[in-house]
Amino acid sequence: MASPRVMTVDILTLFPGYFSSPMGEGILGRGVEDGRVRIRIFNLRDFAEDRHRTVDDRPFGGGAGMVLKPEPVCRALTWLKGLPGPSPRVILLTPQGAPLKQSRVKELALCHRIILICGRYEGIDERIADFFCDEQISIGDYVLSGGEPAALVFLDALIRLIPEVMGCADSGKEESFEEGLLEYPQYTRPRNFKGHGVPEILFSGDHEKIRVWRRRQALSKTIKRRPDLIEEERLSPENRKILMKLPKKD
Ligand code: 6GU
Repeated sequence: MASPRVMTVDILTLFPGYFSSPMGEGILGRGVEDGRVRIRIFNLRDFAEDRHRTVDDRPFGGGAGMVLKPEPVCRALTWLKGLPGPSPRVILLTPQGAPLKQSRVKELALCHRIILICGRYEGIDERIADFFCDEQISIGDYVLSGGEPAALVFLDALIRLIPEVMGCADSGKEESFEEGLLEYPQYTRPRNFKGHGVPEILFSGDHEKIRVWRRRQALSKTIKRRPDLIEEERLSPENRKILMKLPKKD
């Protein structure tokens, strides 16, 4: 049993209210409630320096939209880093970031403290990204109006990997995504649903046969839908063997 640990996630945002409802529900809510994760929300505007609490400005060189000024972000980071506790990993959420992968989420789940900066789609002064962040993350190839939904997506993926937060101790390991594959199909009652049955093998009681069948399903689904996920050299010997025996087309 891993020793319980608390992860602190500080979120810097212009829309603090965005997080209140999701943080009370599901795995986020549970993680917060049982004290595995501490989430603190900070309003970027509180770190503005003028009496109008200005956080954005027009882009140098012209163009549409506004750009997040560097000073409030930097002030917030300095202040947050000065708080007691482990030193934080600073992550900027931006469509220009590295696409988020389960493998990276796994690594980041080992951090004790993370600061998430929610950017805006018009952009944030590049010097913040260049000199004041440890890394930049994107959650996919589409543009959101702000980093807030991305922060929630990232948090969900992260928190479910802190073992003590999961309902079932090992429910995270079973997933084929852990091995870089899509999940095998799942079925539950009724056995006949509107004329559609369930694969017979699942009633065989032969756990080894079922395990191999699931593996084969996960592999063939991945080949068909997400061949980009399959890195031959990363496949386990068992998966490679199953893969070679799969029919070329089905
Ligand atoms: Cl992290 N932010 C924004 N604004 N758009 C995104 C994104 C992040 N990831 C994908 N699209």
